[in-house]
Amino acid sequence: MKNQFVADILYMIANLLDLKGEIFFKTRAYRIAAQTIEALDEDIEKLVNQGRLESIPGVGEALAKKITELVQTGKIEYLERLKKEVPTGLIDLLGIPGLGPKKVAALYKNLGITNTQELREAANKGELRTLEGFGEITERNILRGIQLREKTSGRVLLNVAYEDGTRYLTYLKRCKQIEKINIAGSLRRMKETIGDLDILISSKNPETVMEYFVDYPEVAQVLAKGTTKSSVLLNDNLQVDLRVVEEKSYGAALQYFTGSKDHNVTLRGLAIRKGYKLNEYGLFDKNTEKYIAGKTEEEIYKKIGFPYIEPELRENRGEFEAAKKKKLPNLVGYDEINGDFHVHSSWSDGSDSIETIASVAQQLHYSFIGITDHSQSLKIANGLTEDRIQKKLQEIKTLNKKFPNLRILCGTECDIKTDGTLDYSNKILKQFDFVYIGIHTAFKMDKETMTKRIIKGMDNGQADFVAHPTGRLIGKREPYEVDLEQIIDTAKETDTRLEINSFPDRLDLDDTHVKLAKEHGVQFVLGTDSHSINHLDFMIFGIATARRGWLEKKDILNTYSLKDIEKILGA
Ligand code: DGT
Ligand code: CA
Ligand code: CA
Repeated sequence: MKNQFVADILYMIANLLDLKGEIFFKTRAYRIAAQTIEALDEDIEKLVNQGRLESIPGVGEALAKKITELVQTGKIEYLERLKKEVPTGLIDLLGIPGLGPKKVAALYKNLGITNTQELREAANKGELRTLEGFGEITERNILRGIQLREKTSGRVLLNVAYEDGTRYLTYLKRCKQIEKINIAGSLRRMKETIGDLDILISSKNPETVMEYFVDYPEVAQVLAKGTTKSSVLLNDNLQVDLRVVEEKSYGAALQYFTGSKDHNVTLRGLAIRKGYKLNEYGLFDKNTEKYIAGKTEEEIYKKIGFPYIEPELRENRGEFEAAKKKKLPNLVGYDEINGDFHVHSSWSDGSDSIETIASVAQQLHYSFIGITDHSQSLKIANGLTEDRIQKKLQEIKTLNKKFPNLRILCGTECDIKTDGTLDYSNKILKQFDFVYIGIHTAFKMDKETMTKRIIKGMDNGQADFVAHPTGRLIGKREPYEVDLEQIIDTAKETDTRLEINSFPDRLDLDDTHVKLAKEHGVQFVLGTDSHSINHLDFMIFGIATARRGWLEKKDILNTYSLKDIEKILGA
């Protein structure tokens, strides 16, 4: 966990040095070290304690000293000094998508811009386009970047909240005074970004529980502490709200604090029509105030006339109507996935060998793993040329003998070129067990051209799956312009499956698009887009998105038996 923290600080130093206009190789050293530490399997604290920091490639004596200082004291004197030399607002500007240190430095030097407000005003007045290296497009992108950041500001990606929540729960469960405990709020609904974490507990001894809650070692600040409600801020700035309730209200409170707010408002209305009153303490008779239910969520939904509704469905997107008609989906389970279709190996830009990936896949009890390296024109990602494909196929053939209970499938993530042709000839594509196609360059096409480009790729006859169909990066890059309805129709016609990319920054397709595509009869695949074995665990976030998109087991190829998958793909 500390690794990311150390890496972030090193990136920050690099950015500040860039802002100050330092020479290139100095900042480069910090960035390379940050990247390495981010991807490191070992705990950085352990390396510090054993004095082994300099064994990390790119970390020399000076840097090792700074990292040691950071791990031991929580800060770096050098960084504190740097921060004083650069206006603080500029550091904040670096967080706007599309703005790097060079551009920020230019804005400061030429227009005296030191914060977002000034930047927005200057962009709206058309002043940015006058600067060297800027233009109308840059100006527009900067305005979009500001909007994008505002939309997600103060929220964290699902995986961050999930990991924080899991650790906090493990800690809390050691407290003997706790009877029941659950995550509630948007994390229980597995939303793609999380504003704050909500935890619910039932206990006869709330004071002790609250003491224990605020004593958690990762707490940076206690925001409020009472007997029924407390809030803390964790070291990574995520807020956590805790409520402690009596057992007879536990189900009602869990239902209430799980949300969503829209779902709750509708449910409360439905309760009233049945002569009840619903709040976080229970379900009551509207007239006599008599307690009717509240111990479990099930009994509350049942009394109001519904079956249990899974948290991922509670977004007021038709779940009540579907439940009334007995048409609620039987959601795909978190344990029903037999493998991962989207994994990069060290043959292209992944950091692990196919053998290492296969052995982790085996530990995950997968029956298959799809290795999808990049195609030849993506030179920056070390895309595979034809002769390297042959060698890779050979390696996979050999490895398959070594892993009798796992089928390693040789796939590709083939680039769709700007004219819609694919990056390999059909003759080459036929040699793969399956083919993903995807956009990796020229994101800024107009909607019609981009839609035609992707459809042409899907029409090629060799494409099995479309990777990350909209290309968005949550909080960092808007989806490219594309007519998704047309993509969905083509997917249906050509029997091409759409991916739910499970990498937490992507979750692409998103939940609402998944639901839409399913309603049009489209089928799906899940892929983590792993570039390291540490990413293979991201599968859970893809499954969550599938569940939020109302998918059942049969909608997702990854749940099929290996035999059926081989038959469908002709692999
Ligand atoms: P977040 O934290 O922004 O990612 O989203 P939530 O859904 O976790 O929202 P949060 O933490 O503000 O509140 C947790 C739940 O409590 C929310 O999902 C529903 C419930 N809740 C909060 N405020 C209200 C309210 O004014 N009315 C109703 N019906 N429910 C509320
Ligand atoms: Ca919340
Ligand atoms: Ca909350």
